[in-house]
Amino acid sequence: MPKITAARVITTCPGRNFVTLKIETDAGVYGVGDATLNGRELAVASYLEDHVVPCLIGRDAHRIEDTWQYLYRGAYWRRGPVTMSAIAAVDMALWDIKAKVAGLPLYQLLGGACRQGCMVYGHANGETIEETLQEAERYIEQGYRAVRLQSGVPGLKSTYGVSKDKDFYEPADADLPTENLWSTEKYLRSAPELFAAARERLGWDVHLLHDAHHRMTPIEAARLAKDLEPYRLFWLEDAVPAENQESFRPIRQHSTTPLAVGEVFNSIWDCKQLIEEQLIDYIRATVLHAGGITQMRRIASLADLYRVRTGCHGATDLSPITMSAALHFGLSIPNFGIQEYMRHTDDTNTVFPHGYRFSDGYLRPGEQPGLGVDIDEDAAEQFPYRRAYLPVNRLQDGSMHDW
Ligand code: GCO
Ligand code: MG
Repeated sequence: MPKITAARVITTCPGRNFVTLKIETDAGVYGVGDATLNGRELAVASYLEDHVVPCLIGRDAHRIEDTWQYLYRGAYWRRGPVTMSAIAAVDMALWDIKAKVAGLPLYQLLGGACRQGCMVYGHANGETIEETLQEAERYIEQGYRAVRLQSGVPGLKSTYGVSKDKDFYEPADADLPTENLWSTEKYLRSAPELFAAARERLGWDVHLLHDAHHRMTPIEAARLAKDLEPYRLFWLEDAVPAENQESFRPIRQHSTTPLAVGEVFNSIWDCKQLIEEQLIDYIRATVLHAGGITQMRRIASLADLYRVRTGCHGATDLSPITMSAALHFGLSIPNFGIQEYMRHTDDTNTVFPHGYRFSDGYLRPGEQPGLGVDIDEDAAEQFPYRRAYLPVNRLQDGSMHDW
């Protein structure tokens, strides 16, 4: 059995910050895991270095479930994004090792492929509806079957999801948080106009998605979901914050627009009521922030009982290691729905060489043994950590709002 001999945390910033855990074994095989928590990266690096790595040395690398339980129950302090991202990094690295030792791509160990590839959605955004639709057309020409549309809100200087760089959207844009202004009233007027124009221009064959980024109250969200109904969205994401899972009830009562939530979830308990009461259609928890492949399999199994499908978070702040893990996972589960795919920069792809490829609207993880992704440590060293924050958001009277 491969014994863990060393584990190291590597922090690098090839355009944005990433934290990676590399676990080495006496079998000459190593594994990699992503531990990136946007804007709070060093907290996870310390959690791993100071509190997790010492417990890993000497353990049997093949005992993945036992190690998961050891780190989850053993810490006494359960859940939370820092803890669960750290556990996820260990979990990904151990699955990588197990699959490399077996000489198989990870999805084979997870039960084999259930589909030919993972359908992904890209991000089309622009200051105006016209600009957003041109971007959407660019995605459709490249073969995308699903596109998320975000557009500037008239009367607001900046809007969530509308980027300066069209190819690489990076919201963590400053060494202290940028301040944005928000008005839900204005947004509720403009969002349906975007989708009306989109259906007229793009037709009905492409899946359209939208992210409301936790900014509405339940009744505002119900209004928007109802207004968007005629445009048959694939999903409306993060309509309300989900600390209070019952908040989704009023939205459900008023509309048939499919709902997605979960990119900030870190445990199966965050999803439980939403899934069991069938308040959502897609669960967006990720391998990285929700405790690794081990816990994501449990979440997906619970969701499958209620015909809820997955739609894992895949923004640029999740490294190519998470994307690889998500693709092996997505390929192997029966209730995969869609995978978010925000492209990484060339520098990021150099630091994290990977085997997954896009074609025809799908991403496929490739056939290399393990996760099929690596970290080039020499390249990583060229890009030292740089503090970067996500923006904050205020209403027009100056009060803090959800970003
Ligand atoms: C998405 C997200 C992201 C997040 C970001 C936070 O749907 O992709 O909402 O853009 O804001 O990942 O770290
Ligand atoms: Mg989102």
